[in-house]
Amino acid sequence: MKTALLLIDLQNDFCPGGALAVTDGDATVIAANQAIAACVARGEPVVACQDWHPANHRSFAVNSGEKVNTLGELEGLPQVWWPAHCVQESPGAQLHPQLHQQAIAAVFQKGQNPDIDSYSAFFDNGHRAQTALDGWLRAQGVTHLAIMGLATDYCVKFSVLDALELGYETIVITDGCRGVDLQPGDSQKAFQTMEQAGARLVTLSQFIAH
Ligand code: VGL
Ligand code: ZN
Repeated sequence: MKTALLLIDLQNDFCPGGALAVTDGDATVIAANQAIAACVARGEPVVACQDWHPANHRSFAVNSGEKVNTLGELEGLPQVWWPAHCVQESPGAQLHPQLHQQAIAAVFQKGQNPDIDSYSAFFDNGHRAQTALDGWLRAQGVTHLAIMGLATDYCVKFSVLDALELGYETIVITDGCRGVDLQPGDSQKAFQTMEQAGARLVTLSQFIAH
């Protein structure tokens, strides 16, 4: 077995002050640095994904003529209309400046196709196209994934579900995640969904001690 740490969307726009700020989102960066240190000590690779949208992305409420944070449909898929966020090359799209990026072996961008959203680090929401992440992990012989980051109820959840479907033994570092919670309880439900799909939920201290 070989474990890798997968960090989800630890970007300025999902942290306080950002365009799609998640409450307490920057707490995940502190947690990520601790998880990274444990992985470096154990010789386990660390990878990250990065939400990376063109300015004309149709998930942005302003581009679809919809109200922010309401629910609609895009390409036949349910779609939350988001504030414009993580626009390619913008400061908001950068990984958080406090994140220990030297230890990250590879960053996989997602969400470049303006016509479909892409929550998972592996596939777009329609499972039509995939990123290079799965190929990279397989080439390294990775069989187990530890996943944490932003946001619990969107990109973390869909990355975990795809990881399980792709056959990775998957744990979620729960206190290394924070959620959008458009509806109260969305993040709690997301953790339940991930667990029911086969993920193991662990705390950061359990991950560090393993
Ligand atoms: C995310 C909404 C839109 C996330 C990305 O990282 O969870 N959420 N784009
Ligand atoms: Zn996005």
